[in-house]
Amino acid sequence: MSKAQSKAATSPAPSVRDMANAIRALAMDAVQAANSGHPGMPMGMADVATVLFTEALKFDSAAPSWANRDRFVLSAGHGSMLLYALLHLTGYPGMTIEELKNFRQFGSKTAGHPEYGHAPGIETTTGPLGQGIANAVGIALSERLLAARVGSDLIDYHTYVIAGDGCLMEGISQEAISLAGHLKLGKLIVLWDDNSISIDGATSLSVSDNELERFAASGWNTARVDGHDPAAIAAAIKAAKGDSSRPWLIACKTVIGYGAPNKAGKSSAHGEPLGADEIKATRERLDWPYQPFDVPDQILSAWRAVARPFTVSRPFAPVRIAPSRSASVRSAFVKSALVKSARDRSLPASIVPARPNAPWHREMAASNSPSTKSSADRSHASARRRQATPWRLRAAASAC
Ligand SMILES: Cc1ncc(C[n+]2csc(CCOP(=O)(O)OP(=O)(O)O)c2C)c(N)n1
Ligand SMILES: [Mg+2]
Repeated sequence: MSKAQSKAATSPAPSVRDMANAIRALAMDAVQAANSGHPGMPMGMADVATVLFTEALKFDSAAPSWANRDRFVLSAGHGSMLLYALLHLTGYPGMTIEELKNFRQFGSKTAGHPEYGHAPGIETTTGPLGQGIANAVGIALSERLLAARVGSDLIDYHTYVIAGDGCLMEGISQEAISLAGHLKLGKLIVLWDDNSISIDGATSLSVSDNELERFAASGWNTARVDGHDPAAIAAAIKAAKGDSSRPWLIACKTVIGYGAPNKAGKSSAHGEPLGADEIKATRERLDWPYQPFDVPDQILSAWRAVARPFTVSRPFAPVRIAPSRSASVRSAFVKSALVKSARDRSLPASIVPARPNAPWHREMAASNSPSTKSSADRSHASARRRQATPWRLRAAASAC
């Protein structure tokens, strides 16, 4: 029996560290196969991203365009393999292992930096440092505006950002941070990859800002956390979600290239393949005896379980609704969101409109039922139960 087989056979249920190591391995393998890319950031932020996706993010990979999903923006777009690994592991449509093997190849979904529209789950194009933070401020502002129009029972999402040192160095970040603080966009949470390393060496070569004080001066809440301590990361995110009075910066102290014995903590992990010898040594250091691009079934299953339909997988706290100012705006939103989801064949079974005679609903039910098990019959039953609130969506009446 090989080492990989015996480890797979004897391992208990996967830990956060096992799940994060899947990201690390996919990132270093993909960059190695492409002979270009940035392994260090995904390896450093793998623990933070794993906690975020497994414990906080409200999403359903089977319904990537669900209007009330939490948004995840990878501002540090050079670490694109972090996003692609997450989308693959959580089962987003089209993000196959082949796409990861084709990282950075012409025509693949896995461009060097994430491109909006290349694959479901890529919320916005990133790469120019700082731009993702600015886009995320816009996304968070959209949430507030839309919720005010259609009601916070339908729209009540958080926007999470992973940003690097370089994002915070860019001038655009200050304009965006200033606006977010001014508007008190409390559902915006930035996780800063505080690894003290950038492209050419230590960040101390070029910057000595106190970032926590800078954000605090712009009206943000701030926290510091060990970015390799899952419990601490989870607690910090939970605290941030529990206080929506201001936006949040969580400085996550990490080691770039975590797990690589000779390159961790160095700028040599930033933007080039680790190399065959270092990858072999990293596999040993991380106790990851599997072949390149091989994620054992047990770990892949644990990841796929994270992406269960949001209605059953998340302990949502019920939210009581401010009545919409305009019933017609609300109705139009519900209609367009549902029809879009139906056309994508991505409507979760749990979202059942309670107005079965509307033509758009018939279209939705007809095109959607095989993949989601939603049906006109269930919707009729739902309508009978909920006549007093005809536009209500069961699933959306709750929030994380
Ligand atoms: C506006 C802009 N300038 C320059 C670059 C080139 N660039 C890509 S990554 C990087 C360094 C980023 O450092 P950091 O955010 O600390 O990333 P880490 O080394 O920690 O992965 C630079 C300068 C860019 N992508 N965007
Ligand atoms: Mg850095």
